[in-house]
Amino acid sequence: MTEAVRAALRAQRIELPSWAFGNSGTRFKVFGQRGVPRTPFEKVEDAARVHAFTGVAPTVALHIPWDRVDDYSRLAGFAKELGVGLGTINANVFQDDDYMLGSVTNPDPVVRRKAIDHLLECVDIAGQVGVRDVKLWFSDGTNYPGQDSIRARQDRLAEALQETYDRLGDDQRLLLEYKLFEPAFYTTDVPDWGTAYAHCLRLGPKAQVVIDTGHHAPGTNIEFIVAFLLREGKLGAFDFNSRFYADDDLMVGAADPFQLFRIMHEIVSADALKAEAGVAFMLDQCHNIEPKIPAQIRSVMNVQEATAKALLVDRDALTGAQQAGDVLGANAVLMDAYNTDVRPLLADVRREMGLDPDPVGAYQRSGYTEKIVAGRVGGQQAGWGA
Ligand code: PSV
Ligand code: MN
Repeated sequence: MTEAVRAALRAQRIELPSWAFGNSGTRFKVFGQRGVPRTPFEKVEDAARVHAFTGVAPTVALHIPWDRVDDYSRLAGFAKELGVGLGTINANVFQDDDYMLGSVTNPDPVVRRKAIDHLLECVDIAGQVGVRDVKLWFSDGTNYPGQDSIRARQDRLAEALQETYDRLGDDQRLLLEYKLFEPAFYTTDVPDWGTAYAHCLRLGPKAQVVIDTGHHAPGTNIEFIVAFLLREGKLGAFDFNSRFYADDDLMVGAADPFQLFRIMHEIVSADALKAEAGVAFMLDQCHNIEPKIPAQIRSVMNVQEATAKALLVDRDALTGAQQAGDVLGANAVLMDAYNTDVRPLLADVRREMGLDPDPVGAYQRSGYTEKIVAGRVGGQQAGWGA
């Protein structure tokens, strides 16, 4: 049992978002931090540090156009030299002036064409660097009742998704992310997992749903969604983060570590932790006030801790109690695992992997922060929207 748990923890993979290393903030203020990357290459350098100290974060997702470069193969080669690789390509059809009334669901066909062309560009970039996943999130929606036809917008969305889907290579996937609201306040065109699931079902096997943990109404039972989509073979990926109120994009496991455990319990129960299961575990976070690289390391560790606890659930005892209708017994099995201190286990796993058992401490002692603060002077710091 323990060796199986250790092996699963060693094999776990968590993808980092390039944008987590750039400056971010709220609509009130972006506080710049010293040493922040100025180019996608510098973001990859920082991501490579997170992998160096955790050993389980070997890929970095890009966001286009924030991470647009002339030569993606060169960026991929650079990443490889640093021991990491490029990951999911995220499309961005939410920041151009033309998209005020929507991107792929905009009433204007010229704007829709422009948005679809960007989605196709993202599929092509992914193809160039051999990346499997293209992730789509649409800010599209309306602010006022009557502003546009809810139904016509679904038709336009379906058309755009179909054209993008048709462009995918054999080994590529379209990952569709939903979000309850924001920036649209009345209707959102992909507001929930049901809408995303229905579109993906129509598209076919290469279309799957992304669960961003911050994109639900308060109190939503996310692990139910996880269990349902896994059962249907339609869970493509997570965007992990945590939230207290809305889409806060705080460090995963910071607001509700028990929820993260419950999610990972569904993953482990469905044997979906292994890479072959096809679920991508990504972070999608913004570090507005905390230093970014250690915050990413901490986030990876939080996912590892929730995973370790989920792996420790005594599944035979759980099934036995469930089948016997033993409500308290079944709940106790789960809580025993959740209440286990898995930090010593993870420290051991890190030693086995040749890593320092204390990744945050090791990073802080490494001198990397001092190096980037001294070296990254001048130029334009990367930030949300650049
Ligand atoms: C939208 O809120 C989102 O979660 C999508 O994944 C975007 O691509 C990402 O945030 C980046 O800001
Ligand atoms: Mn997201």
